[in-house]
Amino acid sequence: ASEGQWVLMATGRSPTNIAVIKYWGKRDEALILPVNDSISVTLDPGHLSATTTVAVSPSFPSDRMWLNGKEISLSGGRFQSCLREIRKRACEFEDEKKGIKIKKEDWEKLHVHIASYNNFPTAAGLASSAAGFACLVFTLGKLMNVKEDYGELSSIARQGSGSACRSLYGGFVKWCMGKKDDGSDSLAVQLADETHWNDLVIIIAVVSSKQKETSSTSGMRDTVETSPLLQYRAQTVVPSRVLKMEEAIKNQDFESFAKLTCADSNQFHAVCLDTSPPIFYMNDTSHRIISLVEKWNQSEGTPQVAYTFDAGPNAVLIARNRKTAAVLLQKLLYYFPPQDKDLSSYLVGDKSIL
Ligand code: 2P0
Repeated sequence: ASEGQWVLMATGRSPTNIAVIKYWGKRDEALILPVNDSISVTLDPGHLSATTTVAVSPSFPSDRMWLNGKEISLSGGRFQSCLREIRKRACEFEDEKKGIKIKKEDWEKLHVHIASYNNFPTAAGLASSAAGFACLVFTLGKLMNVKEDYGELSSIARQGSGSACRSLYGGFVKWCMGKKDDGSDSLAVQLADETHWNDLVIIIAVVSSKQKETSSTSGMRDTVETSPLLQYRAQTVVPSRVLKMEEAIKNQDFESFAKLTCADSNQFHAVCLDTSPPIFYMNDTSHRIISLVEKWNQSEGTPQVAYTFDAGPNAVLIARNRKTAAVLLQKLLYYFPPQDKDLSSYLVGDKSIL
């Protein structure tokens, strides 16, 4: 800023979330309204998170944004929706000591600078957009003195990226698809906070950190247009699965939780395969990890580990406790010894301390 002019800043951090009942398919592309409810676990912000600093100053001539140090365009409709919705709700701000007073109507005229960093591979199926947009909306809201609750903020973050709405809360979160055409009831609710079910340990096996070939946005558009299985999934399977998953989470019933999580991941990938042309997010290594877990679970008589895969080949493995997680890690390192750049890192942790 030039001399005599002020800069007001806010910094926030948001973790990513992992869906155990998947979001795949929109009924409204512009507002990002899904065809079914989804449920996720928010990770601890330690590892897979976005950190965003937003600043306003009368000396900024335009809105600008940098992602991982590189300037990116803010012209996309999704950024513009989030900025517009937050600006609309901005409230008066005053810091008498520093002599700053921003009236409600002033926020419309002030431009923002945004700098965001991800501490994990962008667009490798590790839900970078979820953490990114959740963090952007939350931090802009703080900067602009927005008074709305997290539910309302989640419906703004949803307009940046669907899965982002679930990262506004910690713990276990449900994105309610909503019924209204304007999207005002399509928002996240917390099912249980981050202290609930602390035995669980999440291990992410990074099979590949390459950028995925089919983006989630275009992949789910193709699925909606071409997959007959999607309608069955959204209307018949997911509604009852969501109820069962809520029960499993409430009761810390790992057997149900694991069965539902694995089944839902597999059905999401089946729906991808049912798309024309088919979408393949998992690779041979992903399939081998599924076999390992399935055989292990079968031999124990009750599930020890749940697996779930998003729009990429990386495995998210949820172990019932720390002891099981240690055995899982041993098995992974034995069967998949890190050899090259693509198969070199395992991120270890649990849902509260990743
Ligand atoms: C999920 N995924 O529920 C599902 C499972 C990937 C597989 O949400 O178009 O990046 O920005 O709303 O949120 C990825 O989709 O897509 C996603 P947009 P998003 O986590």
